[in-house]
Amino acid sequence: MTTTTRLNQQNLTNLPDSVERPTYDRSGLTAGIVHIGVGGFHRSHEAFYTDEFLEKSGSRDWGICGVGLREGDGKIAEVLKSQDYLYTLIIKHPDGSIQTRVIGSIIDFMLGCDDPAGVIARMAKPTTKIVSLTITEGGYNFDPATGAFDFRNPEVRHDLKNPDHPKTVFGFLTAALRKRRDEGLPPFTIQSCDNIEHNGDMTRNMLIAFAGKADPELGAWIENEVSFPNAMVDRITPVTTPQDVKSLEEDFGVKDEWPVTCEPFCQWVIEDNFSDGRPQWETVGAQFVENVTPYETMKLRLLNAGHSVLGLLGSIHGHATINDCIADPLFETYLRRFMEVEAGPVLDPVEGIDLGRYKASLIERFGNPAIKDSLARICLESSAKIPKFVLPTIRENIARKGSTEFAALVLAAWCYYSDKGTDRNGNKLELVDAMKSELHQAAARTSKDKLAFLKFRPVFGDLAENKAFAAEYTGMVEELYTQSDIARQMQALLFGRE
Ligand code: CS2
Repeated sequence: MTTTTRLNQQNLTNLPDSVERPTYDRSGLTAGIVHIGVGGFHRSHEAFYTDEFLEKSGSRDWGICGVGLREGDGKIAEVLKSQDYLYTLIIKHPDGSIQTRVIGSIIDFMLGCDDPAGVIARMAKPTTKIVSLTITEGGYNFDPATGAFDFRNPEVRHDLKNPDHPKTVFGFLTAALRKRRDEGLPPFTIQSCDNIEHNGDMTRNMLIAFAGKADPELGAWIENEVSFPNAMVDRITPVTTPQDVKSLEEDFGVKDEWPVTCEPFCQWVIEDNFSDGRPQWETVGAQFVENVTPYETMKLRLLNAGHSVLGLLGSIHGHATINDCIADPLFETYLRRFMEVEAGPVLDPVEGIDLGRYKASLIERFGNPAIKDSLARICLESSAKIPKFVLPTIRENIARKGSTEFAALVLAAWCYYSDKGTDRNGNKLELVDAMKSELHQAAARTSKDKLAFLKFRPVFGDLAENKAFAAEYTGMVEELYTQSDIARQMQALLFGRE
């Protein structure tokens, strides 16, 4: 029987040999990075790269202080604290082998909702050089119809009135930057790690809008002084399951309350635009480039869009995971065709990347049977994802008279999902989305007006006004609502009607 070791700093040396662990001295590290949004993705990606960097370089300056802004972050705060901020990354290879590494780069954690002044002070400390963010695609607070900062958000209104007790990320960044400016310190770099095209520019535009309203002079200072590098981030990171926790304990002897699982693949392409220094992440596999846009677009429109294609179609068909979809030849072929016929043709070439090979590698990564990435995770917050992942491909194909039908069926499936909330076998599908009720209401009008869902402007803009696309979509919704058989419709698109 394997003996079990509770994960913490003191026990690091007692872990079984099969578990890799940090050998650098964590005790005197300085948190040069404050990171807001310590979910699975941050822990499998930036914290992973930073851990490798600390291991390799011996640097003392680039530890990470995690920050959660909401009450809901209390659990991760507690778990990390009880484990001296250590956690295990469980890397699952397609052949079934598993690599485990304890990550040591996070050295502290603070809760903004409990101690706003403390978090602001931490961000304003001269040793903080970078504030990085994973606040999800939906966290940027822009009005989807206009792209402008949404001042109607009650939390934003709260932050404008209470600059010292903010709730939103924009309130915290503004308060900390004000403090630095007033103290004559250089600003930190703000580094977005979310799946949004031009994520740095987006963060910049939103923050300048907010800060400029709160204090126009400060807004101008931020505009002139702060760097917001754009980046493409990539590593598939499913939700940790109780089984993952159990297997780590049983098979590796590590008792970790909240490990993270991920695939072996990992990519980070960053614009080298940091105002106050940065870790040399390029020594551990990150890539620094002048212009990240082609990489971002490729990833969002092939990988993330590919996930959404499988997620929405697969959910109403009754599949549970991305690898279940890839194991089903109909879904695999459909994804390949979507990439070949619709997403691929509207992408610019990417220097140093063979797009054919990139697409093939996605099928392989999605097919990794060990990952079991749930379609429920993929379908979370689709209203923030589809406009970034899928709609640009549709719009560009409309403009150049290209094919749109593979993507149109995905929108029809999303309508069905939002309306019925069940798969074809009647099993419940949860709609988890900030726009849940609006999506449901729009979709529920489909029986009266086949275009009702597509007319929902906050998500689709004016897409329903394009006659040809509207007709294509209407035909698909009609058939889906009468037959509830998405597989048959996918088959028809791929091979024609029999
Ligand atoms: C996924 C992403 O949320 C989603 O819909 O497509 O989380 C994806 O797994 C990551 O971006 C991979 O890098």
